[in-house]
Amino acid sequence: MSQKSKFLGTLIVLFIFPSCIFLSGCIYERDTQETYNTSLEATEYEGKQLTPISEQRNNAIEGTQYIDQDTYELQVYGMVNSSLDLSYEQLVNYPSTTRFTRLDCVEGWGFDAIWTGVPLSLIFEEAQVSDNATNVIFYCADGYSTSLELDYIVENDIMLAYKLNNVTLPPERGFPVQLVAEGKYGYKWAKWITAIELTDEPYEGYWERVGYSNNAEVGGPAFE
Ligand SMILES: Nc1nc2c(c(=O)[nH]1)N[C@H]1C(S)=C(S)[C@@H](COP(=O)(O)O)O[C@H]1N2
Ligand SMILES: [Mo]
Repeated sequence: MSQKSKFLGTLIVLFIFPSCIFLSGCIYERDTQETYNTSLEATEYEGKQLTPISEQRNNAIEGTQYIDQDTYELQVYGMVNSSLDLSYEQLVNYPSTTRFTRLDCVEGWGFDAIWTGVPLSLIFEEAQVSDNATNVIFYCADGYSTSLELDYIVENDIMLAYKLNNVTLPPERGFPVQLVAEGKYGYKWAKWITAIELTDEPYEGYWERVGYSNNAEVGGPAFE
């Protein structure tokens, strides 16, 4: 073995190899971080079995977003009389609702869970949404966006959830809030929401822009 290849070998064994393990260790640790207490997690609700959070799949265009609870703000603006900047504390202090709902991703997988959160209609009342508003756009920390019709949200009492199976949403599941878009495909269930805009025009979000149905009704066509 030449001096040069001995040197390279030593370099790999002593430095590059351990640092790869070290770096992957960090990444591994961050992705599997236990951010919720599994012993507090609900396993059934009104006789229905729930999918444990550890068995629920995640889907996100840019991976997990880590949002600081202390500096988080949810903006509500657009066709409203009074724009809002809600802190995490304000959000969890609204009267809450809890519901069993299934999330169905358009790719064919899904899971059953109970969700606890604030009904959007309460936030809309406070913001005094204009009578002319028809659509609601959700903007997220990862650049993702999607929209829903205002009537659908009001008629189905759609909530912004901050708890899943009775525990605070872990970062990978959308902390601080995930939209529980009952009856709509998973791509309407926006996570890490930072802003909500009221408008009088239809809006195409991240997946809708590439052809996924803007109606997104579960059981209906995936593409339009
Ligand atoms: N911000 C954000 N929200 C998102 C997504 C995303 O990429 N970014 N993916 C959507 C898709 S395609 C699905 S199926 C659901 C998955 O939700 P889950 O992670 O709670 O399983 O999140 C939706 N919400
Ligand atoms: Mo999805």
